[in-house]
Amino acid sequence: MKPSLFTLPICCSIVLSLAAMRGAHAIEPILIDDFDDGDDVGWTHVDLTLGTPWGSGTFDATSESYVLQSAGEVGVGQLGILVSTWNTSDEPLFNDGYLRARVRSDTPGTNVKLMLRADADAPTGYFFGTTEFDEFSFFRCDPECTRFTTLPGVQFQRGRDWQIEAGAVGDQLTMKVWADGEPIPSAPQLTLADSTHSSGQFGVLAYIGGNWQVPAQVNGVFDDIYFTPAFQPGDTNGDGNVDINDLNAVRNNFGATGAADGSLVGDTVPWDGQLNIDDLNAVRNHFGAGTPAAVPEPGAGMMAVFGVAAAFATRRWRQPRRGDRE
Ligand SMILES: [Ca+2]
Ligand SMILES: [Ca+2]
Ligand SMILES: [Ca+2]
Repeated sequence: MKPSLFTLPICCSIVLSLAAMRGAHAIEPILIDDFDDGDDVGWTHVDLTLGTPWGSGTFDATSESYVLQSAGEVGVGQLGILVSTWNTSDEPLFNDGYLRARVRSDTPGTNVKLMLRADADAPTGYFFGTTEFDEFSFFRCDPECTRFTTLPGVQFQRGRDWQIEAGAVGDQLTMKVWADGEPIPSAPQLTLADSTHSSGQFGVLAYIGGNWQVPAQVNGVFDDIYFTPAFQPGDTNGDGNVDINDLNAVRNNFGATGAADGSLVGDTVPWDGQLNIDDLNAVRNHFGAGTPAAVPEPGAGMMAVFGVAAAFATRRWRQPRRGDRE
């Protein structure tokens, strides 16, 4: 991450368009980490305070919240940046959806943000959170960083818990913020369209940027981090359920190819225009998600179908391919 990129001009506002963001069927949020076990196993640190007088940083979950903190005060015009990414967040499941966390900062000057579709080392991606001037804003790095917009009418208060929900579904980005314990806004305060980044990791970020004019220690606190996928893995027809209809769609069209836009019958998220073992595994691994259609005789018959298709798939796909995961 190039520190100079964090001194940002406010550059441009963007055309906002509201789109239907979620399907009709609710998908359960996935608890990523509530840190109640007192550790941050599963997270990777990117400590850009290393080698500075105000480093190294600490990534400490022993309080059962996740505290990102610099060792000392960041000097005026200097940078203190601490990032932590969730290790498996580059899986396709996490390309489209909503990342939510409770955030707090007790220290004036600290920015606390969530990032989506990000590469923390580049840096690239979408960043949603607070500014050093106690606003909420959204910006994009590719890798040059551009602040798109500041949320109107919402003032961040230090020493208080806030909730941020950052969304990226297709080219639709959203941001919803509210003080913890207050009613959740019915609609995001920010929606915009941007297609620069379609995949990457998610994570949390606390930093003091070059715009802050008082020496201060980086101090950001995160807790109760959830991700809600926009699309149900294994759902081939968009009804929110993974059931016999999805299995049949994969079975009946196995080996077919087509457009990588979800129009190929049986193709599962992430749509790749190929009906192969990935689709079968997606259905198998998520079978029963949602409210499945009634199945006359599941069990042995269904497992036989899986077995036949899996054997077929094994013959066709002997080589592991990029993107295959357990
Ligand atoms: Ca906790
Ligand atoms: Ca389905
Ligand atoms: Ca596929």
